[in-house]
Amino acid sequence: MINSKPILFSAIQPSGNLSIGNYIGTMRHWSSFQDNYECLYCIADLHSLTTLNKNFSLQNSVLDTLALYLACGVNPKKSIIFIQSHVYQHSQLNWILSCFSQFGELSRMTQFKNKRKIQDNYVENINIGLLNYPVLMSSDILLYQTNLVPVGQDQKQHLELTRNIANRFNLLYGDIFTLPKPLITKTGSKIMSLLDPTKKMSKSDTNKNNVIFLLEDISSVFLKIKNAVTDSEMPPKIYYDLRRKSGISNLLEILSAITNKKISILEKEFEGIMYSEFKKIIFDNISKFLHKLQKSYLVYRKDESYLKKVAKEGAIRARLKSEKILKRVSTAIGIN
Ligand code: AQP
Repeated sequence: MINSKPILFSAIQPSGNLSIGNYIGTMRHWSSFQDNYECLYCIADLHSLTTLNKNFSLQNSVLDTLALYLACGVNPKKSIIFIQSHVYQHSQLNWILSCFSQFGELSRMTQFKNKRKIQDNYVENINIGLLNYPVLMSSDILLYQTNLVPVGQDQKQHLELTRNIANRFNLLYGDIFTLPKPLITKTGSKIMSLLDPTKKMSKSDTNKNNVIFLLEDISSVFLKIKNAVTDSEMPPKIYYDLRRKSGISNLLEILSAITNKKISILEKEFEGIMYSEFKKIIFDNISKFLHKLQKSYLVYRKDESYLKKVAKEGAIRARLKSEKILKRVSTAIGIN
């Protein structure tokens, strides 16, 4: 029987401990997507080479990430879970699509501009992988004729680029690639740093107090929430206003995502309470959420042979699918 469900692709780079931003922006929806879409969940280890630190064990991080995917409810019987480097087709298409991408458009990507500042603003020292990152991301997506990509606001620009690259290729060689669309949720699509709520929460942030990590010790979260930036409105009021109350709005978004309660309902619940009390409620809910997630994670993480089996089977299924489109691309450009 032909599978007519739309194809959904999502990936996270195992470049460090995953953050609550990664979870809220994408992973929290993954389990329910499995009923409506044909899902591919990828661990983008090749992407994390762009910011690789020699003291960091990528191999461990890949397994941590895989165990977290399973703990979030991704089911290998329903979805394809795989590690990017195990499917060589990604690198092959990456090279081909690099030849259909322009230096100008890549150098204008916001993420590239931000990361080059962190890595080294001196142009000679910036690795080409960082510039090429969105082309590899385009390859990941286009290899599976993906219809939908759940992303946080930060990745929307990369998805637009993917559509542009696919369009450019299709115009020359016919309708080879499906044009993917972003799936962005109304709330939680951009969780901000705790100490600087104008900046995205990122797992690689050098100031760890900005970030809540999914695998961190719950006791350290207490201080992070306690120190999270709020505002000086008098008397203190809890409501959503991104411009004037970015810190409170960010905490409301986090709470809304992990409790599944609408922000408007939370605002009513918190009428008249002090910020300290509000933060205590946030902490109680985050610790409950992390406790449950970490418990499930540990069960999977202890069983490395099961994790490796899931990755191996996922790679076989992903290779079968991606090989088809890579063949069509290769034939179209004459390298087959
Ligand atoms: N703060 C965030 N709010 C909402 N969504 C987020 N995502 C990441 N941070 C937030 C979403 O998570 C998915 C996978 O992200 P990624 O790790 O592959 O790349 P990233 O966007 O660069 O995430 P980080 O945490 O900022 O990683 P580093 O620090 O390694 O660069 C994406 O869908 C993203 O939108």
